[in-house]
Amino acid sequence: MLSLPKNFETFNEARQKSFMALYQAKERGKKIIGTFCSYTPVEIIHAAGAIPVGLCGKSEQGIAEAEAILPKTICPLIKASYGMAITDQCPYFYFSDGILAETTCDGKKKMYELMGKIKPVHVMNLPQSKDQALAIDAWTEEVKRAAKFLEDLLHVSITPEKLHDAIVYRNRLRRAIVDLYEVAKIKPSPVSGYELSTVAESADFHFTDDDLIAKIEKTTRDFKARTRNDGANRPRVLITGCPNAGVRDKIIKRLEELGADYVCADTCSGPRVQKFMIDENADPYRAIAERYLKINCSVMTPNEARFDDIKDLVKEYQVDGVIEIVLHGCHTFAVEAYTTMNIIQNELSMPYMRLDTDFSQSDGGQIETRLGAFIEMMIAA
Ligand code: BJ8
Repeated sequence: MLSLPKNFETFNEARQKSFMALYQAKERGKKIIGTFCSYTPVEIIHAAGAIPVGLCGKSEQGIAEAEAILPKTICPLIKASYGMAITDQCPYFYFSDGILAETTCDGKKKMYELMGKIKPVHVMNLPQSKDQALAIDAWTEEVKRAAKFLEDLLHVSITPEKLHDAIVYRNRLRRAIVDLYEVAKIKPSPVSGYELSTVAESADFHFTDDDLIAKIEKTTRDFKARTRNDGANRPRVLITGCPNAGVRDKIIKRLEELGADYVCADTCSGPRVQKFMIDENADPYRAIAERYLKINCSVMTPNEARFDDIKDLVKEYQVDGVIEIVLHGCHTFAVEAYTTMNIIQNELSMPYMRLDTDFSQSDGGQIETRLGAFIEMMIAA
């Protein structure tokens, strides 16, 4: 018999609804596997008959509780993710049967050690460099080892047929999401980037919806059919850097309210990660490993291909300026920001602004002032 968290009655209506939806899915026998990173090969989770759910913390909730255990100086995404887990506030974590994680940045991989005391956590050893000798061999073995973890945990067998079906499904889903993002290539974009990215990112949570792909395709058609009269003079912005889900309202929403269009993200929330497909005709484990190792994240060294991605996206989405978001405590993106700045300002001669921030609202006024000045700079450029 499943139980709800002890503090369930104190949750607001929306949160209670999320808990109940997942409760019912679990009652029907669904298994849930939590994930925290774009490197997680979700195909093996589908092939194990389970549902992958992204668990990254996206608000201040849980941070105070996490800071009683984790260092205050660690990145807010890690603190929020751990805080939501230990306070039972996240239905997705609460009902997860296990967690599939990776050795990305130091803070995350050490946090997983503590999380492993609450739930079964399997940490995949992600190579630090995709160019290193045998990186692809090692990562293929890690994908197989993770599949074994899921088989043992869920008492299932991951057959080649199930794996193939999962690869085909996720490729279709990715294509649908990339097509959705590409609506913003139209100039002026017929839809606000905030609205578009909200739809794209919510796909992660509509996991029990069999019609998800068809719904995304319909939304893409609807967005393309829209017309907009106010977009002609609005500068078009690419956002890069750390995952931005926890600062979307403070930065992205405000940016658009102040007069610019957010058209593209070179982050894990954007086409940069979704565009890589899995070869459906190759050995499935090797093909999965190859696809995920193409992701250009700052936890890799070197990570030169990320800057090629940014240059391509700037061109494809006809961008007028780049904003880099660096979360406090994220050393890898903070160091790479120097290179991004040089490329955008010196090579592309385009306005660039770096915003160092966290999930609190305390710097909202300061950020708003800087966004306003940046918009003026883009208009004048
Ligand atoms: S593939 S971006 S989701 S690692 S947690 S690195 S912000 S200090 S999230 Fe990430 Fe995977 Fe890369 Fe994407 Fe920095 Fe914070 Fe670490 Fe972070």
